Amino acid sequence: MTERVEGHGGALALAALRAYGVREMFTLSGGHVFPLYDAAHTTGFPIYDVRHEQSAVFAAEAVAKLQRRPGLAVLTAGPGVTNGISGLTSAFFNASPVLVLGGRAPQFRWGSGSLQEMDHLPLVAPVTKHAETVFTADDIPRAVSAALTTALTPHRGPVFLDFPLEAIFSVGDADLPAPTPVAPVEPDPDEVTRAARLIAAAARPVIIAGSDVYAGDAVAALREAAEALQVPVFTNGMGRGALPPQHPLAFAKARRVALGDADVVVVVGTPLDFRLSFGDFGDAAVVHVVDAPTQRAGHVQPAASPAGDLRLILSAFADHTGDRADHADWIERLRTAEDAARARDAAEMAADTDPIRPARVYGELRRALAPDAITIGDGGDFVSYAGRYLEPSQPGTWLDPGPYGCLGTGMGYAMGARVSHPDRQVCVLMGDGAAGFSLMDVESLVRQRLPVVIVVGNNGIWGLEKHPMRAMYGYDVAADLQPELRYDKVVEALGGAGETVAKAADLGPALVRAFDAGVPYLVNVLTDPADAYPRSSNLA
Ligand SMILES: Cc1ncc(C[n+]2csc(CCOP(=O)(O)OP(=O)(O)O)c2C)c(N)n1
Ligand SMILES: [Mg+2]
Repeated sequence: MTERVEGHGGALALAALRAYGVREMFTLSGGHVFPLYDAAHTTGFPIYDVRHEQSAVFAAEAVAKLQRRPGLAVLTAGPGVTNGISGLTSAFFNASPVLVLGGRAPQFRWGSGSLQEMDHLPLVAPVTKHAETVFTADDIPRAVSAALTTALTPHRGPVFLDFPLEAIFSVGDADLPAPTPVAPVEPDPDEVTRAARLIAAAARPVIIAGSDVYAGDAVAALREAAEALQVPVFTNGMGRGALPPQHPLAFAKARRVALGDADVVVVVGTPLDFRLSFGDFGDAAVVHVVDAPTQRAGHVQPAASPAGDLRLILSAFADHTGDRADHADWIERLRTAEDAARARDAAEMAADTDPIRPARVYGELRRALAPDAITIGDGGDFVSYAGRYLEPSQPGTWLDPGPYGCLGTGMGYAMGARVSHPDRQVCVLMGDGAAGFSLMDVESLVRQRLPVVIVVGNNGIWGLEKHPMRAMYGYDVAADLQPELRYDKVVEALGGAGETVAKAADLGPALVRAFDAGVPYLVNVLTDPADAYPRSSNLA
């Protein structure tokens, strides 16, 4: 069934976007994209605007990650698009279905030197699943629909379209294609059986579940598989919270024992990258479960690597009827390690030191955060601590930058999270260095009545770089920031509120005030610059 649509290029684009469930745009103004604004404005389609294009793309990515639907950023020609490239690249690394629509200088006088005349495609092609210039208004609905289908098809990812000025400003008409449902990709049943046999027969298996498990709506299937085969589960990225922390098979802190002693490591929905020792777990056999054949690792040879719809693969694991080893002793051993680490963490999180240690900040936050709160990490060491001490109890509540590791996601992710979940707590955990990238967008949050809480771990340094540089060279450069800077005053000046906290005992009441404020509120916590996050490798 197709519907006929007509109007200017912006209206034609919006009709296709709506059909795919896109519900808002994030943008920063530029004349090249006015028709998209006109279409939105005249039909009541929400527009959220920002102070730097990267925040628009990060906001769109947060919507995509949290709601598992396309997120939309509209960027003006030239610098608008180039400012969005770190956001696009993050979405590419994170497999987030983000659509960026760019303005573009007019085609009819291409080469004459129009304002911002540049070909964006060679820049964005390497970090998108699809990038295309749409030359006529009539072609826009087709191009938008095709791009969104591509973005939503596993392995998901960002797509880019730009519209020359005359294409988006001129009037056209076209058939509006009905959204193409994404058909689940059937995995090879033999490969699935081989993987299931390996896991079931293992003496000490471990599952690590990552972002694609949440993105692929496979959380319930993961739980069924883990329970049926009795395998301990660790998580990363958007996989965090897939099993509630109190589940007998949910583990977070015994990772070193688990990965050191496992005989089969099952990695589901996340690449075998630096976060997972590049897939090298000593003598353990690796089962790598991926949502598309393109995601199979090229640098290691897993014992099995089923590719396809993660729900289908995990449900098949759950239904496996062959022989299985008993894993009770293994689970108990990990539980003992987990409990011991938990007790150590609890002591750290109660630390009553002066200056405040980051661990204490998270001890207080654990009391202040509701189970469905969205937490966002943007920073270095301060965020590593967040990963260690905060335990999301629901999937789809934890936003980290992912393997691209781009500082500056903070206010963009916060905007996308607030728009996605108007009634939940949204809390950004920020390094003071990271704050410099996006804090101006507090103005956007204030103006558009999007309250969030920002907790800055203010150690006065680029901690994750300063400590390793000192360790390597005995000195450091380019690693200092102004100590005790009043980031709360910056937020106040932008129309929000905040306070500085220097004593551990004052943290709890400050967080209560922050979550009650109803405006963007920054808790500027002066933390100990001597505190370095312990890592096995000092380079990040
Ligand atoms: C855009 C970008 N620039 C630089 C880096 C390198 N980098 C990673 S962590 C870090 C330090 C972050 O400092 P801060 O946000 O203050 O957190 P802290 O480590 O001090 O807790 C830097 C500079 C990066 N990841 N992304
Ligand atoms: Mg810092």
